[in-house]
Amino acid sequence: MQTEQAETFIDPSAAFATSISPEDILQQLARQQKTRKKWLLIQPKSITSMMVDSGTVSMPLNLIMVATLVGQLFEVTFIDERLGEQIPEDFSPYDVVAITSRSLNAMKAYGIGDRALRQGKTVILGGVHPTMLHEEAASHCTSVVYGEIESIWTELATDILNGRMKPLYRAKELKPMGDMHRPDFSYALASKNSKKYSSRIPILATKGCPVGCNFCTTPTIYGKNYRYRELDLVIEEMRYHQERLQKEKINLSFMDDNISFRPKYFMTLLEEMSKIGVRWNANISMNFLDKPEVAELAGRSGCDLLSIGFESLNPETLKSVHKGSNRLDNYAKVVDNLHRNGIAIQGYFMFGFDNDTEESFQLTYDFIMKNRIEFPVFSLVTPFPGTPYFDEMKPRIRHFDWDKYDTYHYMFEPQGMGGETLLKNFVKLQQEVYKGKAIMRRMQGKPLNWVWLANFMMNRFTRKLTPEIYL
Ligand code: B12
Ligand code: SF4
Repeated sequence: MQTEQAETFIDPSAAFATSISPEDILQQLARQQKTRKKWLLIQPKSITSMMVDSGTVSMPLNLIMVATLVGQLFEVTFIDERLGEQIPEDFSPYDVVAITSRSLNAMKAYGIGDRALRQGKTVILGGVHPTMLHEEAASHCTSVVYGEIESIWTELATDILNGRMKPLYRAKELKPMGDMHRPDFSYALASKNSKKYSSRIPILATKGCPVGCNFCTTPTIYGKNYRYRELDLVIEEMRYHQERLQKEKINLSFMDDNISFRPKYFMTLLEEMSKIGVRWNANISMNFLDKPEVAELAGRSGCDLLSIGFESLNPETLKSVHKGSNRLDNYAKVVDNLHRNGIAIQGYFMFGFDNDTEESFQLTYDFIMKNRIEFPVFSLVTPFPGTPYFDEMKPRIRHFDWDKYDTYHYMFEPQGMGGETLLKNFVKLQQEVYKGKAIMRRMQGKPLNWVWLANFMMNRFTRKLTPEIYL
């Protein structure tokens, strides 16, 4: 049966035939409604016992970007459970409950979704995990959003306004980043617990990474696509934060998958940043950090920390994960270049690959100590759903309990050693690297800042580790 409301449906895509923008048509449609629909946006906390979801946490740029769009047409309530905020049992004040999820908090997100569905709400799930497993996620919500919200927003918002939802929203093509709105941080900062957020402001200059490591979800979601925002938009956003906080030396944290993939763009961005006096850190791949001029410019532009996925010191392993950007003979040179320019290194190392042996742990220890890596981070290889690695390893994976997909759980038995040996050495390595003496060897003479503090926290944390924690 056609309802009266159905006759007034508006299709903003028709705007392309007129001079009115789809956004204006959406605004008109929203104004025609008696009341503004109320959205509850939720960042769930996982149950991981590791430090990724407790203490100081980073501002969730993904949900903030969702709130920025939603807030233009609807009322928004923003809950970040990691700050200690309660997710309500009763969703009656809201029309739409929208939840972001990665694998490690997927079960939590699904539980919230189920509860909201039982209360008759429109439930939307988005984020990496629902994107990768949208058929699984569909049974816990009304609609799944595949990938970024910006590229599908006009269709999604229209359907919300018209009250007719589809099970899956997936954009046919990705929007240019320049069309995306500047994230509105007020939604996150309104929380009375917002002091628990890291003072580093998340920012995005590029999206995607065509390197194609087989354990990473980015190539699956964005393919070979690499997009970037116009430089003046990125710099303008930095200036906006400088004005908002009334200081020049703000701390920015790039959320980009691989910020240096287009060297020319990256170098120009750094040149521009060096003129405005900010500090920054980022995830970066090693591909051209072996060039001393890149590290010099990074230091000059205010970089104080770079997070680098060294992953492994075994060339066979690097080959097996298609990490073509990592060349073992460049590792020490890259570290040296960065250190010469006052840039500390958060080095990521993974264990549990088929080629790993007991010797791999010793090699990694020697590399970290010799090169004085400031902040080594260790994880266990985790095949994430949606990646080629997951498909390859599926028959060997011990469990599909998403709560344990936090990169700190034992996923499969590597061919080169038994699980017991893997976990025993994994614990030992962390304890050795974060022993008081080892911290001094790695950190002596370095600036007294939060990296020291992180080391002392890791010292306390690693002392309590046992192999059983990782099962
Ligand atoms: C930057 C980053 C981090 C940062 C910051 C995380 C943060 N607080 O946001 C740090 C370093 C802290 C981090 C930590 C971890 N990370 Co991380 N991280 C990333 C990275 C590179 C970018 C994420 C990002 O912010 N992108 C920018 C935002 C704007 O884009 P977005 O997240 O895609 O969000 C858009 C869409 O997804 C969608 N969307 C998202 N949520 C919702 C919700 C709704 C309702 C809707 C409609 C749409 C929607 O719209 C958003 C806006 O465009 C991703 C790779 C990736 N591309 O996803 C890995 C990634 C998310 N990380 C990953 C992992 C494994 C981790 C850790 C477990 C690693 C570890 N062992 O410490 C921890 C877990 C932390 C946690 N509590 O979640 C995995 C997750 C895989 C999975 N299936 O869960 C990814 C995908 C990398 C990979 N291996 O493939 N990470
Ligand atoms: S270089 Fe990093 S972002 Fe790119 S595919 Fe590999 S792991 Fe993913």
